[in-house]
Amino acid sequence: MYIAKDLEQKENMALKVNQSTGKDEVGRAGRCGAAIAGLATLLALAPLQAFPPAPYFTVFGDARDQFGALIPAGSAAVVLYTDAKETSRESLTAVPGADFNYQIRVRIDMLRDSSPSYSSQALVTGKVYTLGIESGGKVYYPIEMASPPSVGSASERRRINLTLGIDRDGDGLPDAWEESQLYQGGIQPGAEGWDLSLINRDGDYDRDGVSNFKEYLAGTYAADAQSTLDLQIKEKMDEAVRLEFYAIYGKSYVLQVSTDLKQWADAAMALKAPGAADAAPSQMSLLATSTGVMSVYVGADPAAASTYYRLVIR
Ligand SMILES: [Ca+2]
Ligand SMILES: [Ca+2]
Repeated sequence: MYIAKDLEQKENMALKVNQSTGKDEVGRAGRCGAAIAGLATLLALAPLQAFPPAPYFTVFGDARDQFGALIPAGSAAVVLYTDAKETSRESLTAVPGADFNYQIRVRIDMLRDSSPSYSSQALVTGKVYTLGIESGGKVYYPIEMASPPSVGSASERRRINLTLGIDRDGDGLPDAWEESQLYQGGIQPGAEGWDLSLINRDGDYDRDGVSNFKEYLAGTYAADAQSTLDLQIKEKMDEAVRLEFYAIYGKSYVLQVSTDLKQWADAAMALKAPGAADAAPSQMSLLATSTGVMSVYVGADPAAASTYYRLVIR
């Protein structure tokens, strides 16, 4: 009687452990039942102890369209597939100050003997997977998935930026963007189509010192040496400085400040002058919703002999 009661309590605990592993376990009575039986046996043999959840393997980065704009939050999801089946998905985000717009956490299978899998969503380190971007009911496979990645180790964070579009010449740049740059530079397609060999990822077609890939990221023209990122100090006030730059739709901007050109810190940006009646809270990053000159105010340190500013673009 006593033993039976003891087991019943352990079974309840096992059920709790199992429910905590993931929502997909709930409702799968057969698998769930087997898992409970397995755990209950283990618990009866060993001191009462639940397995700690393994740290996640996290894959994160920026998902961009074929012209380099960050894909807006809420309009798409990143889906992780293994063996051609969906394992997990997360909607795109736009978290102020974050340097990524998607993040997927993968449970790592602990591979313990005589225990059921931690979760049907858990994967083994080294398992090959594919990321897709689902939008409007269709799944698009980013250029980077031409070489499918594999799952890293628990607690590891790995950045994989995702780029939509076709990449026939295999240089990592979306062909549609390359064609638009050639067209803007006065090049027309020949009988064989566009000569995509003119623009490569690490090349510098307009020789302005900025690589084609960085121009793709910055939203500047890769075939126009006059088209560069331009950050200017426009106005100095007692407690603030006003800076201007040319913002491109879909790009995220972070302003950094330094007094010695060695240590840089992110600066909060305000769109209105300090003390303005309709001033909104300062932001650590700005997502451009249109293309044009953007004016920002940052706090000034009157004690500093010199202050330097730089812009980080995603
Ligand atoms: Ca290409
Ligand atoms: Ca260039």
